[in-house]
Amino acid sequence: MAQSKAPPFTLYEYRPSPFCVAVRIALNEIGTEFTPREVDLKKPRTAAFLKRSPFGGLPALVEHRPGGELAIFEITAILSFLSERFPESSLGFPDMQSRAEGGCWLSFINTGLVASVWSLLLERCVYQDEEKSEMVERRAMQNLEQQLGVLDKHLARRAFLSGAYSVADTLATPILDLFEMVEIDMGAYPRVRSWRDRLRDRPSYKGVWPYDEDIKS
Ligand SMILES: N[C@@H](CCC(=O)N[C@@H](CS)C(=O)NCC(=O)O)C(=O)O
Repeated sequence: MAQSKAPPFTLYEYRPSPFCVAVRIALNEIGTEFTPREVDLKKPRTAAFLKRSPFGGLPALVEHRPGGELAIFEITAILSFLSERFPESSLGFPDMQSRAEGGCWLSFINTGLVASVWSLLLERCVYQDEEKSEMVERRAMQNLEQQLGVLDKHLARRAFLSGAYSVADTLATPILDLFEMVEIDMGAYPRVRSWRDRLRDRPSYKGVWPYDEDIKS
């Protein structure tokens, strides 16, 4: 009888996290199987998990190799690893120039765009009245508008951030989804909106958010 082979990856995740969603999209782009392991954020992390993700953060990706396992934490490290590990996939960069360009955009999405959206999300959706700061919200909105303006111009000549689809777009996909929660009007940024729609049309996006499964059931 043929033995079923264990998937080559285990993804430690918290399903509603946009960073974990980004890894699911990346693994779907590659077309590889993985074992999902939900981590309860309210419980203390186990020693075994902390060996894989020393600060206890999610996502963490483990590749099972013949000689042992390779554990990777931090979203940009995970996505960069996958793009190098699977050079023939849609995540692979064809040359050094495109890798450098993709790296710039990946870094911007993870620091610049995430910082503004996250700050807005906290002010508008998470904090209670006494924790809110109008000044922080205004600054986050100003940053976001400036970033969206630059992105809109940049995307006038490209379908994706660095030309061809890359891991920068992978990370941007669930971050753009957060825009709906913070009620950003995308009407002023038509190219960003079309880019978001192109990202959502990719088969790798299907079923990545836990609420997609709720809708199906
Ligand atoms: N710097 C981390 C950010 C990821 C992150 O913020 N993960 C959150 C879930 S959305 C998390 O793990 N929070 C729990 C914790 O840090 O203990 C990365 O790049 O992967």
